[in-house]
Amino acid sequence: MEQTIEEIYEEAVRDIDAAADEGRIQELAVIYLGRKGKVTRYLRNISQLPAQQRPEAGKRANQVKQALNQTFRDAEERLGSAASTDERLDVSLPGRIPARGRLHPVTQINQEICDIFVRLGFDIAEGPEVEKDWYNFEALNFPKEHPARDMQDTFFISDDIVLRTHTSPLQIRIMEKQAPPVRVIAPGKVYRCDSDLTHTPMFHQVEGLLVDRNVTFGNLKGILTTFVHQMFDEQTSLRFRPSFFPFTEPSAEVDILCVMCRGSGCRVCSSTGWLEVLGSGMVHPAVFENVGYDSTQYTGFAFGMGVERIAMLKYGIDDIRRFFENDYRFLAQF
Ligand code: 2NM
Repeated sequence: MEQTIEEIYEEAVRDIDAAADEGRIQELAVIYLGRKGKVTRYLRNISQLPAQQRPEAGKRANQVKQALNQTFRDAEERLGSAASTDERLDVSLPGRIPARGRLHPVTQINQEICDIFVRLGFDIAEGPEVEKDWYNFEALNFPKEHPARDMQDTFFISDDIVLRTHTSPLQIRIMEKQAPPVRVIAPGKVYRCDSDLTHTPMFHQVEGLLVDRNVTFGNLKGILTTFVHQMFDEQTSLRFRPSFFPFTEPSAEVDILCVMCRGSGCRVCSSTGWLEVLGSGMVHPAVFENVGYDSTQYTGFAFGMGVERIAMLKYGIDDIRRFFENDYRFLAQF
């Protein structure tokens, strides 16, 4: 025999290491392990060795054959996965499932709020986002020098035209057109020149209005208590805290017991134990006079809330800007 099995083995390992692609590996497999390959021929020639050398030589040659088989497999994997991944397409793999669209969390909460009031008998109305001063301020009993009219809060289109700062102008439009009884909510975008952790220049509001004979503050409390219990939890504690709005008298803000600390005081509720969820009140007689309603015959209550604010309280979100960044990882949680 011209080459020992150890020489064949060393030469084969050197050749495999130097191989540049899968084709070369296949060639080498033929050269060493093929029908007329070096290892195969060596094994066939063992019968010509002296009898006492044959068992040892046969055992060693078979070890080399096994070792080379493994070396070829490793080399194939190394070169195959680096060079031609497209040939390794696994047609039995399941297809990629396309991401499904979903409603934005603000849209979801807006719908939840509207659904609750629709079940309580309210109609839904929508109106313009660019408004006349009359509808946004004057008819709502805002005095000319009121701070909310200031450049700081209001986006002015012109002297007389503004981006609405609340959806109440729509309530005025409805009362101008329609005689009592009125039972309507106005969802939509509103604009205020303000931006921080809890304010964005555009946000969403739902405002409600109910006008009829003999409507009382008790009716307001009943409707808004039902709303809070349906929106948050049937067990939620709430309070009506005296407040001020130009368009309502008396006015009250509705607080819920802090969802974080349950009333003991924490950072979220500024140590008050309460979180403000909405504003409300009995419609001011001056507003009724402005739309031609007889304020001796009719009374009514109104309320307004920020949709983002409700969503933040419900989901424990501390920065309103998350809603408008469109980070899919944030949005996909709702
Ligand atoms: C609020 C709070 C209190 C309100 C008043 C009216 C209208 F048109 F009837 F005068 N609409 N909405 C109102 C009342 C809104 O938001 C915090």
